[in-house]
Amino acid sequence: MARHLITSAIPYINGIKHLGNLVGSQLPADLFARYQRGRGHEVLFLCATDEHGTPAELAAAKAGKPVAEYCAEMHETQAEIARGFRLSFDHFGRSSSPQNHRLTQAFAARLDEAGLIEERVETQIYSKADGRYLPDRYIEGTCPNCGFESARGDQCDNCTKQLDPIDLIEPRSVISGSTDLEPRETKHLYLRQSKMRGELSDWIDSKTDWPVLTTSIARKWLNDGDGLQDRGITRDLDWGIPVRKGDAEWPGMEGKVFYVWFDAPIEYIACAQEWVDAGKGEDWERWWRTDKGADDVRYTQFMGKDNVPFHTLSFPATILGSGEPWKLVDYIKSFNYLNYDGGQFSTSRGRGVFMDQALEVLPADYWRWWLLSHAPESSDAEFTWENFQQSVNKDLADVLGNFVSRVTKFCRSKFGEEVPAGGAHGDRELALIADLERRVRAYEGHMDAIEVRKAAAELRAIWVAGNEYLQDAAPWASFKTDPEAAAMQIRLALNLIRLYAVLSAPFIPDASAQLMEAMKTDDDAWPGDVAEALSVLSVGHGFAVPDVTFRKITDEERADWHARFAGIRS
Ligand code: B3M
Ligand code: ZN
Repeated sequence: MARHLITSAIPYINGIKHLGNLVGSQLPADLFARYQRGRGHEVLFLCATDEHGTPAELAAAKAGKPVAEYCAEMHETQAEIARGFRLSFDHFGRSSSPQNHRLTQAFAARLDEAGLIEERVETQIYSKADGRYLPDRYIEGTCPNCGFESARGDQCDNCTKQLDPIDLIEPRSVISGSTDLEPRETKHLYLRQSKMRGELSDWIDSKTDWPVLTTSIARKWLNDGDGLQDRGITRDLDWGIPVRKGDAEWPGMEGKVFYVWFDAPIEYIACAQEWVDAGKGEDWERWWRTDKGADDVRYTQFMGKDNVPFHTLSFPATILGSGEPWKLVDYIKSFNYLNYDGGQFSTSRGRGVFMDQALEVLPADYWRWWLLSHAPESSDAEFTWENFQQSVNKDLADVLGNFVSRVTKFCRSKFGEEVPAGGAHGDRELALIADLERRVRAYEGHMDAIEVRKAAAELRAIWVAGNEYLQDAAPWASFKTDPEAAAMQIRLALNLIRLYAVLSAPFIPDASAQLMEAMKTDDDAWPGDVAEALSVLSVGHGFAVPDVTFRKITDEERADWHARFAGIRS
C-alpha cells in the first residue's frame, strides 16, 4: 500500500470559483484522490481557502463586512459548494488558521537563521486617492517584458512573468483608477531566492517525468535569470499573518503582514495540522516530515499554469531554505485554461458558469464528466453548451445510462430481480473479457500518469465495449430460442454494471454509488483480474432497477442555459 499526499491549489476566498478554476485544480485532484483510494492506497487529500491579501480585504469591504467575518462566511460557502461537487477533501482548511500563523512565522524565523532573509528599505506605491499602499495586484500597467497593457503588479497574465509593481510602465490603481500614485519608503523582508538558484535548478532538472507545461514554465524562470530574483515576502496591510520571528517580535516590522503568496503554500502543511486538530487524523508529521516517515509519501500537487512559478520556485525555496526535513513535492500536474463560449471565463467580469450556478442547473456528475473528459491538458480547452449537451447525451445517457437501464429492466421482466444462472461464457464473452482486461490496464496506466483526458476516453471505451457486446449478443432475441444463453449474457451484463460503478467512481461518484446500491453490493474492490471481477455478483444475488442514471439535455434547455449565462453575473 502506497501513501499519497495530494493537494489542490487553494482557491482565493474572494468569491465563488468558476468552472475553469475547478477543472484546473480541485476537480482533477479529487479524481486522482478517489482513484488512489479506490486502488486501496492511503490518501491524504487537502485543500483550503486562501484568505489573505488585498482581494479578501476588498471583497469584504464591498460586502460591508469585517474581513474576518467575510472570510469565515465565504469559507463555509466554498466548503458547501465543494461538497456539492463531491470534492472528497480529507480536510478543507483555512490559510488564516492559527496553525498557519504559527507555521508561517516559524518558517520566516528559520529562513532568517539560514541567512536567507534580507531587510530592505524600499519604495512602494502609495495611492493618495485610495489612502493606502497598493499591493502588487492592485496596480496595473504595461508589462516591461511583452508590452501587454493590463499587466498586474505581481505578474503579467500574458507572458506569465513575475513582476514588481515598480517595473510597470504607466501604472494606475485598480481600485480607483487613479494615477495619482506616489512612491513612499517602507521596510520589508526579502527572501533571497537568488542564492538558491543552483539548488532549485538541479531539483527541477531531476524531474524528468513532469508534464512539459510544468517544467517549461519553471525552466523559463530559472534560465531567464530573473525568475529567481529575491522576493518581497511582507506587505503593508492590516489583514494577514503578522510578521514575527517565530514567537518573537520582529523589530521594525510592526504592523506588517506576510505576503499572501508566502503563507498560502505553507497552508498545505498547516492544513494537515488542522486535519489532526479537527480530530480527523492522527499524525500529520508522517505526511510532511521526511524524518518522521514522509519519505515514503508520494506528494502530488494540482494547479492552473498561472500558479506554477510559485510552486516550482517560490515554495520550494521556502522549504529548501528552511534546512528542515520537509517533504518536497514529487509531481506537479498543471493545467492550461478552460475558455467559455468563445471568450475567457472571468471572475472580475462575471463571465461564464460559476460553481454554484452549475449545480443549480444539473447535478455534479454531469459537470464532472464533461470537465474532466475535456480537461485543458495539452492546450487550452473551450466549454460550449452544444458540446456539453452532446457529451452528456451521448456518453452518459446513451452509452452508460442506457446500458444499465436495458440490462436491469430486461432481467426483471424475464428472470426477475436476481442474477440469473445460464451456462458458461462462450467465445463472445471471452473476447469481451480479454478486451476489457486490456482496457482496464490501459485505464489504470492513464490514471496513474494523471492523463485525465486519456483516462476518460478509455473509460468511455470500456462503457462502449459493454454496449456493443449487448447489442451483439442481443439477449432479448436469444431469449426466445435459447433462454440459458440469454441468462448467461445477462449475468455477465449485471456484473458489468458493478464493474462500471467501481471503475467510474473517480469521475462520477454519485452515479457510481447509485449503481452499487442497485446491484445491492458494497464490494467495490478494484478489479485485479477482469474475469474474476465479472463473477462477483453470483447466481441468485438480488438487484433493483435504478432510477434514470443520466437524463438527456433537451435542445430547449441548452438554448435556455446558453442565454441565461451569456450575460454578466451580478
Ligand atoms: N489562491 C490562486 C488561485 O486561486 C491561489 C493559489 C494558491 S496555491 C498555494 O488560483
Ligand atoms: Zn508580459
